[in-house]
Amino acid sequence: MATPNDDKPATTGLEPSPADANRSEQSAAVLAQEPGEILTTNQGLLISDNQNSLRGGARGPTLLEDHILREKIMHFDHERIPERVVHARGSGAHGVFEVYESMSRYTKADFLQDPGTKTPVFVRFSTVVGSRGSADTARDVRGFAVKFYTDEGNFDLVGNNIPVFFIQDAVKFPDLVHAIKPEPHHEIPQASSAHDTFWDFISLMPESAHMIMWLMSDRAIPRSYAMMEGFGVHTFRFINDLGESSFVKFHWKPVLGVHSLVWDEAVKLAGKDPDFHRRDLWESINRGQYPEWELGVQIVTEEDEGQFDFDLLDATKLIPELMVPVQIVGKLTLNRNPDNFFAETEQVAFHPGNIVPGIDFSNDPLLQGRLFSYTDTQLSRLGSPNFHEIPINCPIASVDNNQRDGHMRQTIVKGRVSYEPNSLGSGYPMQQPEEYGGFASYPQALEGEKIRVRSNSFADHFSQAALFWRSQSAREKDHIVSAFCFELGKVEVDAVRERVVSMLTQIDKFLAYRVAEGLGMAVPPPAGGAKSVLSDDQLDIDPSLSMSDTRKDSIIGRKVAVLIADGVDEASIDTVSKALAAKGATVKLIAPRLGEIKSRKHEFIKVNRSLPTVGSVMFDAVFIPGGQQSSENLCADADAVMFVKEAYKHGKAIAANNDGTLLLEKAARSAGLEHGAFKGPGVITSSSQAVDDEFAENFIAAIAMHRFFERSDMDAIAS
Ligand code: HDE
Repeated sequence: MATPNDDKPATTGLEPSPADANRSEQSAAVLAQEPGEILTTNQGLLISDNQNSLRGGARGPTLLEDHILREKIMHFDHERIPERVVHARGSGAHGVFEVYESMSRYTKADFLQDPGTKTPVFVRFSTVVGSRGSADTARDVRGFAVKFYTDEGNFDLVGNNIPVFFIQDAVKFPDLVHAIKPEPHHEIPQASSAHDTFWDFISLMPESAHMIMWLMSDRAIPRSYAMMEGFGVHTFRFINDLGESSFVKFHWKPVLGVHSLVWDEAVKLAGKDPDFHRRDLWESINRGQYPEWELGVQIVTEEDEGQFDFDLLDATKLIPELMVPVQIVGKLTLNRNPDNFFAETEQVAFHPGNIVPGIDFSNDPLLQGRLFSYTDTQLSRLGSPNFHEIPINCPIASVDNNQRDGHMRQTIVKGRVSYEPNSLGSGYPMQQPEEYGGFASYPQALEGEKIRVRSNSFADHFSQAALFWRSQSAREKDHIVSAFCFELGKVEVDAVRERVVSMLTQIDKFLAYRVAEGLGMAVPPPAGGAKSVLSDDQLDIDPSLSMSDTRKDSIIGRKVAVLIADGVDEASIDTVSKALAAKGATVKLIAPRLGEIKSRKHEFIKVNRSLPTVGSVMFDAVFIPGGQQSSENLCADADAVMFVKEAYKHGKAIAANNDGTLLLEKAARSAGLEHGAFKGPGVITSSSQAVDDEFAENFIAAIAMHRFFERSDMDAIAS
């Protein structure tokens, strides 16, 4: 809401303040005031002058008496709270979850019973390593944390976009995080795993082999939050009404398919638009293109727990989808942006321990450690044990217990009773037996000694890393090799590099050879200390581990740049833009300068962004309409040439008609390509002055393909 002070000019302090000058109008406004229209202190006092502090004379000292100034500055001084120790940079949205059909066979969780139930959710996506101000596109795991506000209390599914984790036991988490965060002596590098301490740790922790394969893949540089998968990672339990338990792994499958950036784009985006992912999320919700994921579950019965050659309790392993298919059971839709980043996205407090009847934990030692960490961390981050009272964390279920007081307590509980059992309060609030919905832990039989030991069933660190590698397409493998070469190339200590490459030999000899070659070193022998208990009964590949066969028939949420300059032919802009918009893409007209350009027919076209403020990396595709003068202008503009060259190198769909194709030739020449113009897969051209529907359809089909890695000459292009 606009306030009366929105456009107030600054004053020197010597002239009467606008408040003084307008005193009579102000009093009229006060009389007619609506909540939110008049500035007040935190005590509700109406403020008459927000421009000048209280002084002893117009040029005299500021008086300590100025309670309004002191309150304002005190609040400002304390605006920052500690950022999350991991997952500091994030972005969130509200939404709703609906189950497709009753899951009562497996779980009694109320929100999974009835397809009509709409459960409100808040989701926060994040990177792990970087600080709050770091870039969205850093190579990193993405957090995918979902808070379901169910009528039985909050259920938090605090997962990642990678289905496995670096370590098997929570006791190693502080070591992992210390190793991957900036090195403590100089706080370098920010938001990056490409440094000695991380790889030193990894090289000594063979259990991380599977996870680093994912981290070095393009999964770690998603195109958009709406185009990445989510995973609960750990094995959880479902418990049904009969008290029967089964094991469950949770999956989020993006409706738009799984798509990633390429590394060169991710690096450039970190400078051109460090907010790339959060902007994408915000804008798509504002446009009404609500991001959607389907909830999937892999269910394993108690009897089948032992049928795998890995342990379900080991978070460095996944259950291959070829072994246990993912059943799709519901849909998550994000449909509302937060009103206030701090109040909601920053203050939201997730906790894997927030579960509801029908869902329970497994004995995964990583999960068990997390159960302690999350409440503890909120205490230091949010400053009070009452963080559950912050609106974003409040359950919709009624909260009634005998917890009292503490910093910033909001609830005013009436009466004299704050203990149980009691008779003075008629016994309330009292326990609820399990049969009436009270939570009871699954009564799993336990036996054994109290020991610090890792089960032998956790010992195979390489079979699934190898399965992941074998399941990748040729281009995905190339990207993994390049990522290792980049990351290890930044490592300064030779021995660390050698240990990592030696570890890779246990995943795949050719992978190790290619990385060693890229690093200019010989392939070291497999490390003596690292256990390699390869399973005999391996799948050859699991297609679900690759992104190459993901959905490729939608352009919803795709961004398309139309490069124009004075003299452009407007007819084709209109045809293509309308066709793209009808299929859910956003179109931006990009010209050498802002303002308006004059078309071939002397009509004025408003420019959305100027070339110096954008880059091809901010778009999924580019269209160059015809118009001789426009093409000549663009061919003479280094930014425009670079734009097209880079889009081609990154495998993006490119369309051009009539004289627009001149820019394809210019860009190809500047890229040093002998054949004289960009062509081949994903490049759509037409010599017609006015393009037809078929041209637009071909362009749309090409954009939906996401990338054309089969362009044989793209790697030769420097950008
Ligand atoms: Fe977390 N993790 N984590 N983690 N984690 C936090 O909690 C921790 C782990 C995950 O958007 C912290 O509120 C330990 C696995 C997400 O607010 C902290 C261990 C997975 C988020 C913490 C793990 C995750 C966090 C930091 C090993 C994937 C962001 C701030 C035992 C299944 C949630 C906070 C958000 C955040 C501890 C391992 C996911 C310190 C001790 C495995 C998505 O409590």
